[in-house]
Amino acid sequence: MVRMLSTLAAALFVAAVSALPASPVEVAERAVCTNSATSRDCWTDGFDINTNFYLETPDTGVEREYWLSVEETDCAPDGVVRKCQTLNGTIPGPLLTADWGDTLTIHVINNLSDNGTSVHWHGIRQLNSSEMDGVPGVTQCPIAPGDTMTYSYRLRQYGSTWYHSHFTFQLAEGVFGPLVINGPASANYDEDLGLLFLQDWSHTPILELWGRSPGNPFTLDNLLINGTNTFTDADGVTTGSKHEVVVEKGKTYRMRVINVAVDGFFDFHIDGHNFTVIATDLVPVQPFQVESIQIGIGQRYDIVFTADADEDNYWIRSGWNTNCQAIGNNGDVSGNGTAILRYDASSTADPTTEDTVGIMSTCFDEDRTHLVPILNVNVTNLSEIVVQDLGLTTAIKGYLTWTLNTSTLYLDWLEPSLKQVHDHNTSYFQEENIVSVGDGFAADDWVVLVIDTSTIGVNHPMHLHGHDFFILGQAANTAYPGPADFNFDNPTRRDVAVLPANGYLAIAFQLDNPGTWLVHCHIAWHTGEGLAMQFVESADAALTSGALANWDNAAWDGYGAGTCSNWADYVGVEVWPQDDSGI
Ligand SMILES: *[C@@H]1O[C@H](CO)[C@@H](O)[C@H](O)[C@H]1NC(C)=O
Ligand SMILES: *[C@@H]1O[C@H](CO)[C@@H](O)[C@H](O)[C@H]1NC(C)=O
Ligand SMILES: *[C@@H]1O[C@H](CO)[C@@H](O)[C@H](O)[C@H]1NC(C)=O
Ligand SMILES: *[C@@H]1O[C@H](CO)[C@@H](O)[C@H](O)[C@H]1NC(C)=O
Ligand SMILES: *[C@@H]1O[C@H](CO)[C@@H](O)[C@H](O)[C@H]1NC(C)=O
Ligand SMILES: *[C@@H]1O[C@H](CO)[C@@H](O)[C@H](O)[C@H]1NC(C)=O
Ligand SMILES: *[C@@H]1O[C@H](CO)[C@@H](O)[C@H](O)[C@H]1NC(C)=O
Ligand SMILES: *[C@@H]1O[C@H](CO)[C@@H](O)[C@H](O)[C@H]1NC(C)=O
Ligand SMILES: *[C@@H]1O[C@H](CO)[C@@H](O)[C@H](O)[C@H]1NC(C)=O
Ligand SMILES: *[C@@H]1O[C@H](CO)[C@@H](O)[C@H](O)[C@H]1NC(C)=O
Ligand SMILES: *[C@@H]1O[C@H](CO)[C@@H](O)[C@H](O)[C@H]1NC(C)=O
Ligand SMILES: [Cu+2]
Repeated sequence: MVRMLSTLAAALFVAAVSALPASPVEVAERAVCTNSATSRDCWTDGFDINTNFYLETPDTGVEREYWLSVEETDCAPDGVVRKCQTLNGTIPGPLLTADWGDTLTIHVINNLSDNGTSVHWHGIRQLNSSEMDGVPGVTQCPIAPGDTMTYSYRLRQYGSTWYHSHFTFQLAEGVFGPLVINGPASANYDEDLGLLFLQDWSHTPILELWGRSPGNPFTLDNLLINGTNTFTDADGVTTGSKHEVVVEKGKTYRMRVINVAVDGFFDFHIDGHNFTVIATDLVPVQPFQVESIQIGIGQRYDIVFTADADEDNYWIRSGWNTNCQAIGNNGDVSGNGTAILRYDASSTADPTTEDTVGIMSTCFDEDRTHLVPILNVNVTNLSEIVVQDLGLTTAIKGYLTWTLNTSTLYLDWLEPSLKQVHDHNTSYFQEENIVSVGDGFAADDWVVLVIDTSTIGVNHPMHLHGHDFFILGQAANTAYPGPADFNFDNPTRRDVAVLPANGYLAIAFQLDNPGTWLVHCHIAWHTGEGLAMQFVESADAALTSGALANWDNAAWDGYGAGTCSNWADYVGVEVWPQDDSGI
């Protein structure tokens, strides 16, 4: 289904759509709609793949409660031992799972000796619960060593995502894990294999590398799949083991592939098996078949494949795409990340299959004309276009920093922007990189963020908190040409999109979620180097009639748990002062 509009059509479209009402969505008429291997589009009574999940949420009345401990451990994902930071001692951390509509409550204890922490729930909309978004200096203070913070929020979306620390480089040390929200799907499958984590890996803690030379992106040592791989050292000694996925001939599987790298973009494929993509981030799409998919950091592609090849062993490949990011894994120590797909669980042989697909010769998000959301939503009523120019300089902090309109993000952990909103304090400081939007507009108005990197040849996976965004424009090697080429017609919707080298990215979101929302590049080095900004959305409306109106003074401070006061006490004895953007 091709949905690119000609310039002329787009111009007419802008004029025509501005009066359309909010799109009504039809729920399929079925006597009985029960989710099963042959009816994955169904969910529960009145809720299915066509339900407008931005407006409706199943009332399950269920609260799922979890406890997570952020800790220091030795780890050896590829056999090489180093110091890690983890959730409950494993990389990835424990699986958190719930149903669409449930309330998820997670108690996070900081069991680290000398670092703060916080946990962000990637892609979760946090409607009316901005304070649960888990970003130090934006929605909370860091959780001090020994302190606990409880996060609790309603799951209004479904699909595949992850949770991770948003405190400096902790994510890159292993503080992340899978979050699966059960719901309908746009294609049928027999079994769900869960998330498959693709990542790069350093044998030296990233925090230590950063401490040695802030602003310098170091070359990493290996690539992991689901937290494991083999490693062959300079003496030819191989340690570690590969992740294995066992399938049964004839069955169809769902796998939720995610890139959680520090620096790498990956081309993902399975020898001998094409697959069908059914979701991009937390948005179900019209199914389409591919041989390979390119995945930027933070992105997810839910795929469905059938075990219909000869009963054998096959390589699952996660190859570093050097067209996306040249610095990093240099290929000489680790090669490509691989795991093994086995039809026979008792086999121990390495696959002998060849890579007939290879790495794509370009870097780009999957073609937007393929990523067609099942739930059709048009972008209407643009109230504002926020344009930001990306720059790079060493003049601000003495080390390499990225700038948006000349300002790099550098947060004050004790002065979260949400607290400032709560206190009616709009004297934001420059390095918060805050753009206020929404005041004076209606909840069905829209804002566009354009980031222009036409003078810098680097690709950035950009993530917005608090919203699925709509990609209106995205092109490499092109300066932002203005809104005439925007596509408003059921645009690709997701929570991470690539800002292409020497080009621009234009994303829209609806002003329907008051709060403070971070926007940042998901390359860990770049996040530390301040490639980020914040939207303060609809502050006035929120304070007078919206969610913030109901908050008491304790709300932003861990709901009375005193997260900020405990952090303030800890600062007096802290070992490591802040030495990066803070996120
Ligand atoms: C857009 O704005 C118009 C005029 O202000 C309004 O009538 C309409 O309800 C708004 N919303 C949509 C979705 O068109
Ligand atoms: C979006 O706009 C297209 C026309 O450009 C129309 O066919 C479609 O029905 C609209 N979708 C909704 C949900 O209004
Ligand atoms: C994490 O570890 C704690 C003990 O430190 C345990 O109580 C909790 O159940 C674990 N959480 C999960 C999700 O497994
Ligand atoms: C903190 O971590 C230590 C070991 O790393 C463990 O023994 C202890 O149970 C943990 N405490 C909590 C509250 O999880
Ligand atoms: C966190 O702890 C690590 C050591 O584990 C240290 O390298 C780093 O600088 C610390 N960072 C902060 C901000 O506390
Ligand atoms: C990868 O590991 C996660 C977390 O341990 C697990 O939930 C998931 O099932 C694994 N994925 C696959 C495809 O084996
Ligand atoms: C996968 O798709 C490609 C392109 O359509 C095709 O050439 C190839 O034969 C397919 N492979 C399998 C195993 O079906
Ligand atoms: C990674 O895989 C690609 C595609 O098969 C191949 O061209 C490249 O040589 C591999 N890299 C290494 C270091 O093995
Ligand atoms: C950023 O700079 C651009 C180009 O100079 C300008 O058009 C835009 O208004 C600025 N954006 C903000 C949010 O200040
Ligand atoms: C308002 O915010 C600014 C910037 O963080 C801070 O310096 C100032 O103290 C705050 N004012 C009040 C009254 O809290
Ligand atoms: C969000 O909060 C506002 C104000 O309290 C309320 O009117 C609205 O219904 C809430 N939305 C949801 C989905 O709970
Ligand atoms: Cu970046």
